[in-house]
Amino acid sequence: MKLYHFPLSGNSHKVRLALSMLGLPYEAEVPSGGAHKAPEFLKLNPFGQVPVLVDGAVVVRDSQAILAYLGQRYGGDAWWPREAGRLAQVVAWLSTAANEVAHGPNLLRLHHKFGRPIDLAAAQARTAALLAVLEGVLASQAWLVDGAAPTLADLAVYPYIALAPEGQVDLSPYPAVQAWLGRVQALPGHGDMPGTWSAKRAA
Ligand SMILES: N[C@@H](CCC(=O)N[C@@H](CS)C(=O)NCC(=O)O)C(=O)O
Repeated sequence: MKLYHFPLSGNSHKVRLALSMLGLPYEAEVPSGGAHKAPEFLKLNPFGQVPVLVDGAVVVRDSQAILAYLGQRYGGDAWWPREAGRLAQVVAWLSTAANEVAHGPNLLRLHHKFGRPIDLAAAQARTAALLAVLEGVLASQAWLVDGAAPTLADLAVYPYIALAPEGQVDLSPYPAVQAWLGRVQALPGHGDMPGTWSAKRAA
């Protein structure tokens, strides 16, 4: 398998984590110097964005879609439940990753770390609302989809919550969220990404 990614991309980090935790070897390539907008790359992803996964003849763009592909093809029932009700719960969190997370903490980080102009107040409000929901859910269960083990839902939501301090978001009012970040960071196969809130450093 080949993963096109950027080292500082949280969407890429979801996929790096999933590949690592599922024990799947892969070759990584960083499209540098604007190569992600060049015709060759646009054949893989017409949006000109990473991550993109190539697995033989299968090309998958979008981090949520890649998690779904990996889960269905290589994940066990724990990571990607086959039972319809539980699968729907996982997909609901993938949708949260593409919506509330992408338009909340992800945008705040793009603004504060990379200088992108955004509607700051709107992104801050979305982030506060999202963190309140996560805190409520994680106060009574260890993982986003209730059960004894993590699912790909946790990996979809994790990166931009762990990276939220780079968007000037204080995670200290959210102890259940911090404990969950620590649980994700303690999973076998977890690999660090620069800029993430760290349970070890916080301890
Ligand atoms: N919905 C996509 C968003 C991908 C995305 O925003 N990728 C960013 C890096 S995190 C990118 O490639 N940005 C470069 C660009 O848009 O030119 C996903 O979840 O993979």
